[in-house]
Amino acid sequence: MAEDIWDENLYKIFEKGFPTNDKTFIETPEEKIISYGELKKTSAMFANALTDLGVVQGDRVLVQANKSPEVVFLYLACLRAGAIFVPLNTAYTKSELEYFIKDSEPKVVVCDQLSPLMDFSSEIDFPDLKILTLDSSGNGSLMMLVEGQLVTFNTVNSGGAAIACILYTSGTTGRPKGAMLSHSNLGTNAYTLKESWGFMPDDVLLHTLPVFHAHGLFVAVNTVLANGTGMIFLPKFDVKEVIRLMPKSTLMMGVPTFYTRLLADPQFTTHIAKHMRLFISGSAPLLADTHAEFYKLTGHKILERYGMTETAMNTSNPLDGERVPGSVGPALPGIEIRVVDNDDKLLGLNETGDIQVRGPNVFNGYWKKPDKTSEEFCEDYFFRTGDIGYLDDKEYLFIVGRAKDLIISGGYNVYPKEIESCIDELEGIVESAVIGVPHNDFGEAVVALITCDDSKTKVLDEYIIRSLKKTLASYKIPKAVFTVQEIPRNVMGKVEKSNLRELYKDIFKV
Ligand code: MLC
Ligand code: AMP
Repeated sequence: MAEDIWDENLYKIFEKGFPTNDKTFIETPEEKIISYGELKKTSAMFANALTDLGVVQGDRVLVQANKSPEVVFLYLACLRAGAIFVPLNTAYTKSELEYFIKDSEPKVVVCDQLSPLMDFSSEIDFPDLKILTLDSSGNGSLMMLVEGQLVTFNTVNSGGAAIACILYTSGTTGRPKGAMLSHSNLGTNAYTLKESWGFMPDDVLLHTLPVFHAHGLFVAVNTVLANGTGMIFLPKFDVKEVIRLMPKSTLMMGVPTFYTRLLADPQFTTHIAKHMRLFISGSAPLLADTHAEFYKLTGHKILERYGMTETAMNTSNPLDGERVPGSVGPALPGIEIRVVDNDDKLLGLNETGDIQVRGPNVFNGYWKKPDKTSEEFCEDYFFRTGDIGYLDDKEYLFIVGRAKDLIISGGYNVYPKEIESCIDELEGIVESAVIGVPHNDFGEAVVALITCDDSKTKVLDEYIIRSLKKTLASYKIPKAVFTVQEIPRNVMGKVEKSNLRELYKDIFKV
C-alpha cells in the first residue's frame, strides 16, 4: 500500500534521501557550514545525550530556546529517539510558561539561561524533571552533555503514527491546546510540499522564520530535509541581512510582514532578487497590493499557501499555473478541502461558509484533551479549521474571515479573550474589548478598548501596557489603548467587534 512508506520514523525517511556527507545542510550568516555528514553525527550525539538523561519513546522534551542550528539538532534527536519535541515561543513569560510545563509534563526542559523556565526547577513537582540550558550561540549545559557522546545512534522504529511534536495553540475559550502531530503527518506534508513547489537539488532556502512554529519548522526545515538541500539559517528576520544574503539563495518563505518590510527598504531591488526561484508566503493573509507591488519590483509572483498548526499545509497556489492574488490556491495533493454551513452541510462553489480539511496531514488530536478533539472533528474526520471562505469555479480557496475571534499580528496568533481577561483583572478597569485593526507592518495590530471605574482616576495606557507586559508575551501587548464611555453590545449582550473594527480601522493609517 502506498501509505506504508509513511509508517516509519520521520528521521529514517529523511535519511534515505540525504545527499552525500559533504553537502551543505546549514550555512550561518557568518559562513559557518554544517554538512549533512555533520547533521547525522551531531543529531546522533544529541540523541545519545537525551538517552543519558533517561528520555525514552513518548517522553516530552520542552524547548524554549533562541534559534540556532543546535535547536534543529535537538529536534532531529527527538525524532531519532522517539521523544516528543515541544517547542515554545521565546516571548512567553513565566506565567504563560507555567501552564505549558504543567500540561506537557516533560522529562527534559531545554531553555536559555535567562528563560523563566529556569525558575521552575525548584517550583515544579516532577521528580524526574531535568532542566538544561542552550543559548543562541549553541552553548550551555546541554552542550556539555552532548560533547563526547557517540556519533552514531540507532534511530528508533517508532512507526508513523507515533507523536513527533506537540505544538501549543490557543483558542477562543479555555487554555492553550497541545496539537499532537505524528511522524507521518509531518512526513507526508513535507514531501507533498517538496513536490508541489518543485524543490531542486541545488535549492538554497533563506530561513529567517522562528523554528518554534509550524511555518519555520514543518514547512521550512522539514521540506529542506525532505529535499536533502541546504539553507542559510538566520537567527531572525532582519531586513538588511535578508537583502545581504538573498543573492546566495534561491527560495524564501515568510509571513506577509517579511514582504512588506522588504518592499519598504530602498536597498531591495530587482537585482537582489535576480537569483531567486520562488518566494512563498503564509500564516496570515497576503494583501493583493503587496503581491502586485512585489511582482512589479522583482518579476516574482509570491506563491501563497494556507495552513495551520493542527494540519501543517492544506492548500497552495501552484508552482506552474495561475497564482491568484487573494487566494490561497487549491487543496494540496491528497488533501480534501470543503466548505460547509453551520450544520456541516456541504455548500456549492462560490458559497461562503466554514472551511474544513481532511487528509494525512491532519493532526492526531489535542494532548490530554479528548473532548476538545472530538468537538473539532466531524464524524467523517473532517477538521473544523475555524476559518471562513469559499472555493471558486476552479476550486481555488479564498479565505474571507474567521469564525474564531483571532488576531494574526506579524504571523503570530493573538486571542483577544486572553488579553481581555488580563486587562479586566487590573485595578480601575470595568471591562475591555480587544480587536485587530489593519497595520502596515504587522498586517493586523492588537488594540484594546477599555471602560474605567468612575471612582478611580483615569486609567493610563502606560499602566495597562506595563502591567500586561508582566504576564503576556510581548507580541500580544496592545499597540494602542483607548478609553471609551461604553463597550457596544448587541441585543444578545455580545460585544459588537465588527463595528469596533470598522470604527478603528484607520488608526494606524499613515
Ligand atoms: C515582534 N513584536 C510584535 C511582533 N513581533 N508585535 C506584534 N506582532 C508581532 N508579530 C514586537 C515585540 O514584542 C517588540 O515590542 C517589537 O515588536 C520589536 O520586536 P522585535 O523582536 O525586534 O520584532 P521583529 O524581530 O521585528 O519581529 C517581527 C517579525 C516576527 C514579523 C519578524 O514577529 C516574526 O518572525 N514573525 C513570524 C511569526 C511566525 O513564524 N508565524 C508562523 C506561525 S505558524 P516591544 O514593545 O518590546 O518593543 C502558522 C501556520 C502557518 O501560522 O500557516 O504557517
Ligand atoms: P496557527 O494556529 O498559528 O497555526 O494559525 C493558523 C491560522 O492562520 C489559520 O487558521 C488561518 O486563520 C491563518 N492563516 C494561515 N495561512 C494563511 C493565509 N495564507 N491566509 C490567511 N490566513 C492564513
